[in-house]
Amino acid sequence: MNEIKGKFITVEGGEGAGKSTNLDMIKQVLERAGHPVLYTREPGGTPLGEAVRDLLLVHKHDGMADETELLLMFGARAEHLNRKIVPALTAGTWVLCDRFTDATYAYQGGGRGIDPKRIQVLEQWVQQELRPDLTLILDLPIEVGLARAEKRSTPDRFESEAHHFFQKVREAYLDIAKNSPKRVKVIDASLPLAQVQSQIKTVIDDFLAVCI
Ligand code: Z5A
Repeated sequence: MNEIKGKFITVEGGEGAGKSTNLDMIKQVLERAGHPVLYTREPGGTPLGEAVRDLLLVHKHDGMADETELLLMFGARAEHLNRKIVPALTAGTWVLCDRFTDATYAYQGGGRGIDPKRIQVLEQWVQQELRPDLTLILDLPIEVGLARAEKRSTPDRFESEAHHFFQKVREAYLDIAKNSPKRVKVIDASLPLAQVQSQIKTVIDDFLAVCI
């Protein structure tokens, strides 16, 4: 892998946690600190990745095999890494990504019940040594997130899952945070937006301080 010069920041969370709402603010904070930022998302981020995203989210493919779902996520990710993320990081651009492999551990691992060891194999194969430098998990009770998401749009294939699926996704995210406390910071996303943004700003400022 080429020499990585930029930083790789990911934002994660359950349904309606406020990722989209807060990503623009994070981008602005990073840019004000003098860093060029590439904003992107998963699944997606490239033309092929966005086409795979459509396959993954539409109800037409309800009942997709769990393994198919997992492999499509990593197929889109391989394309995203090769065409967009790694070239940007190599050029010194910081990459801010709406979801990444922690989402795979949470949704396909926690939610679907796929053995995390299988996910690890794909992670190592597709990403080699590349891992995010900082991950923010926007955490909130399932009911609060679903109520927020429902107000916004018709539920997609994931958003239509049952409550216990989202409970397992949330638990998996919190386990990731417990196991990687240096990289992963949990934000209480149930609070009013101003308080959520203040927590996020503190985490980003602390991260920037150690990057100098
Ligand atoms: N997925 C997977 O299974 N495996 C993988 O490896 C990857 C992904 C990478 C698409 O992701 C799906 O792919 C996702 C997991 C799966 N499953 N689902 N669903 P996505 O990120 O595009 O989808 P999403 O999680 O549904 O994102 P979202 O619906 O866009 O939610 P969000 O970005 O976190 O929330 P938001 O749009 O910013 O906010 C929702 C509403 O709440 C909105 O009206 C806001 O104005 C409001 N809001 C936000 N913050 C607040 C506060 N603090 N108070 C009150 N109201 C608020």
